[in-house]
Amino acid sequence: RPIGIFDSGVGGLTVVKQVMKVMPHENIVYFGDTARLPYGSKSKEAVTKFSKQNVRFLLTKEVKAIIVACNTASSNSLEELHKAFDVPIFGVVDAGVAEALRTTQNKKIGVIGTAGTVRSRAYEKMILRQEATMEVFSKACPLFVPLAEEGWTENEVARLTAENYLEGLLAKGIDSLVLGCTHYPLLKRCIGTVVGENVKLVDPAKATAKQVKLFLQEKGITNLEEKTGERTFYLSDYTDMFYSICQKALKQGYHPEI
Ligand code: DGN
Repeated sequence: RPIGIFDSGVGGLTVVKQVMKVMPHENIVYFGDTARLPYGSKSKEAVTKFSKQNVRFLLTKEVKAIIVACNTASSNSLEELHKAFDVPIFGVVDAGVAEALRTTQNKKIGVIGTAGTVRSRAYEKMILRQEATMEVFSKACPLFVPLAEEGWTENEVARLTAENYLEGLLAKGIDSLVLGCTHYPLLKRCIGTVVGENVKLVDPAKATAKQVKLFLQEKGITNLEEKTGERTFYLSDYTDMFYSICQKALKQGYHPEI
């Protein structure tokens, strides 16, 4: 049985990338809710309603576990999803927090994400619950999403946008920065240049993929077949950018079913 992964659109492909890397033999069913994106600017209620529908869709594909490959939905809706469904569901925030705590040395962590993620304060609350002496500085960077979707990830506009968004966080002296939106790893090089090498970038997707792998192993439900897993992509509406982001994130094009 496959692993189900959903996102508001195409950002979750950066999570698919990490899952493919860590668990190459697992089958994956991806759902991108392109008809209703962005989730980043929507209310908790709307994001939770959409997320439940996305889980129901993935359950029709008989998935054995689900990854919420969207920080906005993970931050706002994960608890509700756990209450509503029996299937194991993983968000990206838990693993991202654990990775940030491992990474920081000066206990000053920056978090960037959509308006919805920052408003939920999910990262901040979870970091402080685990380690009260941490300082967390958050900043919503909504323009990074259309830049990533347009493929403007390394040009002057991307650099200036990153400088504008990040200068306040840098002034706080952070030494780690959580990429708290699944689109942001697409801008990793640009963000990395702007923050400089003294600030380590934390991609929650990597830690999430490892967490899910461990879970499947512990439950004894990993795919034992030796061949590369099958990947199926569903979108709720057609979008051109699926192909370009697929190429960029996964180094190959896939044909989505609409
Ligand atoms: N990629 C989604 C996230 O991680 O929050 C947000 C994208 C969007 O809906 N704006």
